[in-house]
Amino acid sequence: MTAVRNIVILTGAGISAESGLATFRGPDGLWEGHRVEDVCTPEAFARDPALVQAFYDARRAALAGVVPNPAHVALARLDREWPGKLLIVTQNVDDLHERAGATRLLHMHGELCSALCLACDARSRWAGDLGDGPACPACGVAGALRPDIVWFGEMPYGMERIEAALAQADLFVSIGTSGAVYPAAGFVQVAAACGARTLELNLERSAGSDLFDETCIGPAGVLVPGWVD
Ligand code: BJW
Repeated sequence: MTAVRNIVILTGAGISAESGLATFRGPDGLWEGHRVEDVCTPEAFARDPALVQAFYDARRAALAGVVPNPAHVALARLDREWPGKLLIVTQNVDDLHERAGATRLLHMHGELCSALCLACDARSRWAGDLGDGPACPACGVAGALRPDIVWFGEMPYGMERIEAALAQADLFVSIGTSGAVYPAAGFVQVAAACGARTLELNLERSAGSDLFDETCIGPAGVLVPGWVD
């Protein structure tokens, strides 16, 4: 077997569950009573922007009350110490990876603490309540800021960088994601086709478990520090 030098790690909502943030598709999933696929769309935002803004205000409030757990901390340590290439691709919009200290990090589905300008596409730090339509710091247009979240039908961030990292990976590790959402759900096949070994760490078997060389079942807060060490 070839020695591992280059690692790509994909994380999903399950890695933040033990910090107290809800996952999307579990029994206590987000959007109480709504399927995330029905509400996390640009069309839903156009239909009822106040409802969508209120949902993200509540998510930001929840984020303020939680801290990184041992899984985030272990990945940040690996990021600091790994001499080869490493990229943590997170589907999560929380900031727990960076609060734990990770830097080789890409938020492919956007960030709760960021705003996106519909007028000029600039991304800026979320500046609080958008109810009265503050101006975009880049172009000055008022009332054009929306949550910087990748909704269904929109192109995730960083695809070129992700594909380049997958092409060079010797090891692909998927942590706490159901494998229900593309393109992230297809990364395991891309990595395997490029010759990487593939490992899944999850609380339960996921839709794509059979695609991995190995699956370990358990909570991320236990499995991830065990794997990193
Ligand atoms: C634990 C744990 C513990 C719990 N320890 N584990 C038909 C076929 C194929 C594709 C499509 C199709 N129809 C439409 C599409 C495309 C669509 C899609 O995938 N739809 C599916 C419904 C089929 N995708 C898109 O539209 C994407 N864009 C796109 O495809 O652009 C075109 C393109 C073309 C070519 C190349 C590239 C792109 C955009 C997807 C945007 C997803 N956005 C969301 C919402 C963000 C809003 C918000 O945060 O409010 O992102 S959806 C939601 O799901 C969120 C998540 O990032 C994403 C993934 O969820 P995740 O993280 O897996 O969470 P869960 O809850 O599903 O799973 C949690 C897991 O954790 C479980 O497995 C638990 O077991 C585990 N767990 N506790 C370890 N303690």
